[in-house]
Amino acid sequence: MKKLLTQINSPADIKNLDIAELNALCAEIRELIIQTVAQTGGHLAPSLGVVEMTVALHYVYNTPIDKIVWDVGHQTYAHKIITGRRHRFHTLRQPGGISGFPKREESPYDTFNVGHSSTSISAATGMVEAMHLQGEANRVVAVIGDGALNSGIALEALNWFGSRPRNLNIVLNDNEMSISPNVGALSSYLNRIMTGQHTLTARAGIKRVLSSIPHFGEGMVKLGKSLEVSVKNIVMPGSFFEDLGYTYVGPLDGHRLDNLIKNFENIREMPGPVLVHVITQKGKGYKPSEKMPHKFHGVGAFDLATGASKTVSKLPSYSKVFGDTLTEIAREDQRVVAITAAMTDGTGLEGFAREFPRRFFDVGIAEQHAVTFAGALSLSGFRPIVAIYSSFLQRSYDQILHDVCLQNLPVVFALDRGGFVGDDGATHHGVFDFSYLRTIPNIIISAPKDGNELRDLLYTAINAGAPMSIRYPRGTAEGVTPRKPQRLAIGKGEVLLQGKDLTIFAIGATVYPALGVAQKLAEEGIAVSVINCRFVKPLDARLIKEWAGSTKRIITVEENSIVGGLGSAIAELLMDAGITDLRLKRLAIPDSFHHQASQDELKATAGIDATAMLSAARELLGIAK
Ligand SMILES: Cc1ncc(C[n+]2csc(CCOP(=O)(O)OP(=O)(O)O)c2C)c(N)n1
Repeated sequence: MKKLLTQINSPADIKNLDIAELNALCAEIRELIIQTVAQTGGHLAPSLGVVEMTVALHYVYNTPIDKIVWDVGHQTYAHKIITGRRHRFHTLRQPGGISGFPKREESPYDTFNVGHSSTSISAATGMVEAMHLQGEANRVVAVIGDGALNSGIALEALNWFGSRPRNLNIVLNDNEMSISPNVGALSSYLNRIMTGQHTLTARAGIKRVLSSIPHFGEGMVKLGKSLEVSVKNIVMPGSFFEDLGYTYVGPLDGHRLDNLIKNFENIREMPGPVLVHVITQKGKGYKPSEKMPHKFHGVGAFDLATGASKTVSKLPSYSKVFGDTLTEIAREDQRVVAITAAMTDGTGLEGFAREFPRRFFDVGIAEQHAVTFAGALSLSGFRPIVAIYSSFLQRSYDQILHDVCLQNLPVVFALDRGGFVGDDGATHHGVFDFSYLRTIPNIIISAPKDGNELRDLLYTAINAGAPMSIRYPRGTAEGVTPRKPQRLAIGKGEVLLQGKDLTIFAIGATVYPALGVAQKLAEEGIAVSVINCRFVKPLDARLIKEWAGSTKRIITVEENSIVGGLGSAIAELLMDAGITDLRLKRLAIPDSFHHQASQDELKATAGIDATAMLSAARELLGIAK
């Protein structure tokens, strides 16, 4: 059969296809997604689950004039393929290629940039109100997953808009999964709707029986109305949403195109806010991802035949070192409890969760709640470890400040994915945490240079008696030896090399490259000191003043924004101490957003890798390259 997909260059091209052709098109889209992601890596399972829904939405709605607003945006591969990016789809997540998430700069069909969860309803309401103010009558559709719906911002928008007299279509993509199985009462509620569809008929039945009773009937229907109110919550699917002001439609089978199209056509014309509940299977159409949707939520390159990952490393990931160490410490320290915001596997906590189910809390995609909850747990003597990716913790700024640091509560923030993350791009790089945490009083901010130091810092943090953050990068950890974690002195740096000509103050992932640079310069007869700062706050003021004052040429290097991180802190310290007769070069990530590329490429472009350190050193020393 002739390939249909080759003829699809925009959503207009699908509107003339019949249902059989649309189904065939969905199969071709799935094949392209699977083959491409096997090469590039990416969010396979979420995208495979919504192929029919995506085709149906573009078939019915007049995009891009009608706007589809995606949530997280990790499920938009089919959307990208049918909105003119089929030819470039092989560049998915590659440097200069198309993004793994919706991006307005990339296409007029991408209506709102996204990557973090739970923004779609809020963003969609903004578009609806703007259209209203401008006298336009086009439609806005917010697509949101059952996991994303748990989050504060999603519920805030849902609540607010339920009382607005405007049109909005919300498509709830319910696959019962966040990355792992979804948690929380809302999730159980959705599950009850799914499994209790027969109750709809029960409600209709009650009415029919009551009205058929002669004389009595009419009154009874009235009585039945109030009866209905009370039974409604038991038998009516979607009554929660109805009570919030939404017309609830569903649950619909998310893989039945004909049915989806018919329903979307009706819904598009309905007045007011409407919520359509669509049931999908995460990972549909590829056996390995159907079997293990959580493993295929986000994957690296894999073998098509078996689904096995192509990236194998002998070294453990930082996430694993963190999770294993926490489990080890928790065996002896009953105070330790762990909290994740829907990222058990990503943060390396699966072992802890298995061994200590009572001391493990997955709060769903609710980073704000995770932090305040941790603060309160600590009041009773527990030592909560909140494991959240650096970029997602941005959500919890006020909770860190107001609910933890203001009360000086002993909460440990384990910030995974600190630094560049690579192909997920700008929304996911964790390059601001030193800066955003440093302004908050009481918090101790640290980053390990390797696996052992992560173990030591974690042990130190659990016993610190104050809020403390530890940030570590995506990827593998060198230097993990079988020894007990040790307590480190808070706010003390580590002198790794002593040299009189220049000092490099490094932290975290920049420490080993700094040592490499020092060794290279040593071969040229230049003596470089390398200080592992370990802490951004409190700084080791004595050590910094001593080495900066004696070598007079200093480089600071960090995988964090140039604004407000380690370099800023050291510059401020020296300036305030009146030590100004020196030359300082701050190597840090430029003050802009950085897109997808490999972590090494990003570090090179940002000017924080060994090459950049070497040329900064040569410049300070006044020697030719
Ligand atoms: C603020 C924030 N926290 C965590 C994540 C990581 N994350 C990406 S997708 C996802 C699960 C989303 O579940 P759901 O909305 O049900 O969509 P599905 O993947 O099941 O299609 C999570 C936790 C994120 N992107 N943003």
